[in-house]
Amino acid sequence: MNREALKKAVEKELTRSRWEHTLRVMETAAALSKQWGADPEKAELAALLHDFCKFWPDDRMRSLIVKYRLPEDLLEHNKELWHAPVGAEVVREELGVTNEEVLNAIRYHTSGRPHMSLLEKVIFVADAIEPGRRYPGVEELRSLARQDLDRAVLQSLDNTICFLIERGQKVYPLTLFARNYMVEAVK
Ligand code: DGI
Ligand code: FE
Ligand code: FE
Ligand code: FE
Repeated sequence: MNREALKKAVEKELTRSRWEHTLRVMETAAALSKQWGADPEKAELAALLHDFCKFWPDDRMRSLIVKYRLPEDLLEHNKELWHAPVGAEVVREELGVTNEEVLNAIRYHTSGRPHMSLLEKVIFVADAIEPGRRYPGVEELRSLARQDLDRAVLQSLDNTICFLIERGQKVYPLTLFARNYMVEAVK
């Protein structure tokens, strides 16, 4: 599928506001790639596809977690996590995207993971700072992303973990491992 066909396929899956979010993540990911030396083509493609399954029904995603033998611990954690690993499998199967770096950037864009690649970090941070995002700390994160990408990844993980704890929610272990890894990485 060419880029225009992919864009149409993604737009069809999303609400208007989520599609606009996706376009802003693409622009932000392209800018971060230029600054930090990631491949801008791969970054734009991963950004375009990152929320492909965002609005799929829980039952459908639950079945796909089992079908594709994705980590079953996902089922015991927040459903918000599911669209990322499920999305990576679905864009491979349905849209024919085969690049593993791109698929990993989609797969880990919500949870993060230890040893994230540069491309994964770019997508993770672009999603958190695209210009439509409004939440406490987003301005600090935007300026951090221009100074130090690794510190921005850590800060975003800290923000999310604190947010979840304040709401009495579980934190997915991979997010904690990602955070602990980045604490060492920025030393
Ligand atoms: O899909 P988006 O809204 O663009 O952004 P996302 O995929 O990064 O995040 C979806 C939400 O998932 C995020 O606001 C926080 C929530 N969430 C729930 N449990 C966890 C979690 N995020 C992480 N990183 N780890 C969790 O355990
Ligand atoms: Fe997402
Ligand atoms: Fe995110
Ligand atoms: Fe997103």
